[in-house]
Amino acid sequence: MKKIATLLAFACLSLSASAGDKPNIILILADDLGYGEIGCFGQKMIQTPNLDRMAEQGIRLTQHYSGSTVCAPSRCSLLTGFDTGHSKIRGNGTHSLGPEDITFAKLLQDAGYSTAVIGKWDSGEVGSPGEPQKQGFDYSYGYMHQIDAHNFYPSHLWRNGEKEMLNNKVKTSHIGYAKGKGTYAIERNDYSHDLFVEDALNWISNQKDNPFMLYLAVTIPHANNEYWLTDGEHGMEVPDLGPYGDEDWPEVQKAHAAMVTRLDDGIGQIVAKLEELGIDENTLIIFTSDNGPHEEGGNQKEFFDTNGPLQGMKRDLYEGGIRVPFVAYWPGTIEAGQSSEHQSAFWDYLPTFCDVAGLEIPEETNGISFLPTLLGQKQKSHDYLYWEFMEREGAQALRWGDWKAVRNLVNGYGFGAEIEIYDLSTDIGEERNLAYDRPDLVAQAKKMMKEARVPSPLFQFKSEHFDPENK
Ligand SMILES: [Ca+2]
Ligand SMILES: [Ca+2]
Repeated sequence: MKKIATLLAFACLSLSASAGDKPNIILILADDLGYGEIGCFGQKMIQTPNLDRMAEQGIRLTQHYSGSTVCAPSRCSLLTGFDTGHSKIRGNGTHSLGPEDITFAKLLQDAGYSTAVIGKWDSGEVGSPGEPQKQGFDYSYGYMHQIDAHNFYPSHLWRNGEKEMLNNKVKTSHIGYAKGKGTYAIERNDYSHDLFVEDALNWISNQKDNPFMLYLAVTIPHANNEYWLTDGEHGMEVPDLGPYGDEDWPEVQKAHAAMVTRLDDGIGQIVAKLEELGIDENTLIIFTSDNGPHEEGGNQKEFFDTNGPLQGMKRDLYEGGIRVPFVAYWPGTIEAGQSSEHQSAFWDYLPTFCDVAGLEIPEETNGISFLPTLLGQKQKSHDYLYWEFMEREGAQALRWGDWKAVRNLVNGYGFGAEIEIYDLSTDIGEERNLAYDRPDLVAQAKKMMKEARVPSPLFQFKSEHFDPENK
């Protein structure tokens, strides 16, 4: 790691001349938005003109991966720079970052940045060591727990650890996996996404003295299953159907499309605000998603082909669950109209943001800064990318070069479960398992999967307690 840090420190020196001193950073994270869900990644039916323009004037990374295939572990990887073989939070639930965790927000705050998280936090509740104020954020506004974030018309949100009531009336759902906790509205006035965009615009306008970092973790296009399962026709909650009201589509799909277009519109407002303030050329904006598309709330992923050419969706470790769209926009610094196949993942954000701010990158990280790729410079590659996921049957996955390995059924069969091998250069849809023809690759993947993880005190595969291969 030391060598990487030195190389990157050198890259920083050459960067500082071109990128200015401590540029602002805005990271916009969508929730359950698939690889094929926005125009610049092949979507034909849902309109995303602002993101498409940002891609035309910026760069797309076409082999960018989320930290995990569900919310909480993905966000932990994002904030702390570790893959799910090393991260603290490897699954959903009520888990919290701790005082020992280093987030990119802590590093940027120490370096003089103003820092904010607006939207869905999902990394520790109010009063826990994981709350935003204890993890490097000066300012926070939004949902603290992921289950609360299912409801787009919640009874309240949290501002800097204080509960703030909204003008909605809610009921608790008594069915579904979030029963007893998840809510849905019976009177709807305040749409949380609109509040987040408004709050982001205000917060940005007030940043006059310091460089700033805004982590805008929106909840579009996640579903509200609680609403769908109780009162609602579907769970894709949105105030109006935007340009899709007259389409001959199922209501749920009209609403889904309207959510994504509304998100795109908010992003357009943020870009316009930066231009109005005259800071657009000193601000890096990155847009991505926390995991693959869903089929929740009555939504069908095939209707809009939200996973594009990929296999699977949310909760899979096939590409559809973890490969996500990525657009970076930084006028005057990122050259227009680029696309890169550099293989990057959520654990790269911490080093990347250090790199952008000219800070030393911590030695303890699985990440590699992808700033050189954004700037058209020579980029260091990962030896491999690794994921593990304990829910359902339990799975592990590896990406190295053109190869992809997936090991399903780990909860039942342990680390001896069969490994599938795909050549993504000719089979991006992971349809032809090459494991029987390439035992050499299976053996290689097996070895790497073993070295790519350390056991977690909080998250174990069901097999971990008895599997001899784990010793
Ligand atoms: Ca998600
Ligand atoms: Ca597809």
